[in-house]
Amino acid sequence: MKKYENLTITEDGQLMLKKAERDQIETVWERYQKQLPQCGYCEMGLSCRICNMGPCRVDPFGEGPQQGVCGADADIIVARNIGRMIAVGAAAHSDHGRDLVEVLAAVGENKAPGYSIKEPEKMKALAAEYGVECRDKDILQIAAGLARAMQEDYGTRKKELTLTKRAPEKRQEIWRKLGVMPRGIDRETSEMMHRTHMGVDNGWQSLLLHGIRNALSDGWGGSLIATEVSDILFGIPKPSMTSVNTGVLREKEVNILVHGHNPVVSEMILLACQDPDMTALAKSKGAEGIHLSGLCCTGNELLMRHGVPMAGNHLMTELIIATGAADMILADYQCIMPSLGTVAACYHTKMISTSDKARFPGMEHREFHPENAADLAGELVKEAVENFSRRGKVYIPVEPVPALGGFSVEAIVAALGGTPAPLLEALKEGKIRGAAGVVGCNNPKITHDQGHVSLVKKLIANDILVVDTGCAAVATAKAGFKVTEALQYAGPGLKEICGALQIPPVLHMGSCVDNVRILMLACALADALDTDISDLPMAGAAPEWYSEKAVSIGAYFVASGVYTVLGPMPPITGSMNVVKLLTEGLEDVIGATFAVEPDPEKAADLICRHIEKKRKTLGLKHRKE
Ligand code: SF4
Ligand code: MSK
Repeated sequence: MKKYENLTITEDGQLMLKKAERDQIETVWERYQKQLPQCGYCEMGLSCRICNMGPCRVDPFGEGPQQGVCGADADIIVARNIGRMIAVGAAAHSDHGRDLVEVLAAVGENKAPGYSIKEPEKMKALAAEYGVECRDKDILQIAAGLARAMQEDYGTRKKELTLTKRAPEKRQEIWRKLGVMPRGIDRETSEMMHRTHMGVDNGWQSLLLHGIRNALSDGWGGSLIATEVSDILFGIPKPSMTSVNTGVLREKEVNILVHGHNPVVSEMILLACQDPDMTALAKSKGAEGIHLSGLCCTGNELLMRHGVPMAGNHLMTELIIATGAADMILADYQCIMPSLGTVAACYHTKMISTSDKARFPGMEHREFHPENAADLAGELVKEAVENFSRRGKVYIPVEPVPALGGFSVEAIVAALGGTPAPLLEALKEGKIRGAAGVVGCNNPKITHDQGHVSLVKKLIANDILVVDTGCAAVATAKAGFKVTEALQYAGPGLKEICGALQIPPVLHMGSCVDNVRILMLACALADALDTDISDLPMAGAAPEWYSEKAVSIGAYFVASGVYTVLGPMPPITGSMNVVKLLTEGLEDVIGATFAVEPDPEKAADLICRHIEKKRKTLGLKHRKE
């Protein structure tokens, strides 16, 4: 197994890599090796293909050209490139949010059979925030009104997005003073694309400031709407036990997996899997039942709300197919490798794409809309059952690991007894030193899951409560950190507090859009202490990030006042001006910065140091260096 230890720390990953090699399946790690050495100009952000006078590149050693054909220098090119990464990430999250708002609108018009309002009280509270009149209106009318009001946040002439009012007053003032208060969700992304056209914004500082505004339109706009509307439609997550890793697949049952990010399709698939007629059909085909599990963030959405088991995170998706046990995988969008159809062709797995905006080679396209979702889900589950008899030999190499999921802010407050007071008390007493949000992806540049697991292990040992999302949350669940038994790894204070509350030291807060739940938790703490988010003993980390969405998340975390440590270096080292602004200069204007540290142990040290610094400023007991 030595051969695979550098690729992944997970046992199922290593065993499945061996199997994939036997089956002659090419994986993401092999394709990464074939790309090496990757382009140095691109790694530094110094190449530009924005217009057709290019492509251009700037020589980092000062010997070759220092400007593109248009005259753009290293600072401009790097700032434009990172600005466009933020725009893509913000667009992805916000468009996901838009899809949910459209379902909410369809529910309001009674045109979405199978969907309903699961949280009317939360919906009414949101309606009040949006100024939607609820008096004398029924639930469906309120849903339609709220959907319309949220759609306004996307594209109309507003001065400030509605939900930015949830931020501490001091934070809102910083955004206004700096001119980065987001005005419209689509507007900020559109403006970033405009600014980065050749011959528009050539101020690297103003480009980066707009990057902040664009990212805020994601964190306090599109992503926040996505999470809130998902809760309204599918329920506010509550803690429930689940299990994780390849071992969740069942040898004798029909295995259906959902992959991507949006819960709109997967919720309907879950309902169809629970239909007794489907179970009977599966039994008539020789299976013992139907088993649904998740991949990546669509999986996280179902795990959070229903305790649906999680088969794997980003880098595991090809290997899950290689078990030969996946009868059908339904993909919506984001983080779905285009290679999956090719891998599936070597097995019996039926691959289905479901979104009008995401097609993949080797997948059958069956488009979901609110009107047809319930019926189509039934049809597809039936087809998955039919596919069970086509299975060849199955290899499920490990036993699943138990995990507790479902920690929405509401659930955390409930676990604390209905008020954040006990957490604040523990923070003040120093039993819990602070909190860290560990988020983001896997990336073949980093040994799979090692960044997440090593970082989190050190943080909890230092009495730092960890909340996590996305593929990071799956990594730590697989490592066994999401059960109370993991308190053995926690420092004495964290162990005492979490032990009394009967919660693990690492709390699963959801999918990628659910990073906003971490922001909302930060707001609640800041409000309780009557301070700003940037004053809290709190930090963020993305130890294995790969996605443009992670760039937007990182930027809105920092812009919200959360010091954030990245693992892989973003493509900015071609401009020391940009590097300095993001890692130092932002402190003065926004009260937080980025740091980059690929070594997770050292990243943990940076976070501990930051938390102690903030404790000292707040006048709390702090540890010396
Ligand atoms: Fe080259 Fe300027 Fe065009 Fe970029 S925008 S490709 S630097 S000419
Ligand atoms: S799925 S964005 S690889 S966390 Fe959200 Fe995982 Fe990153 Fe995709």
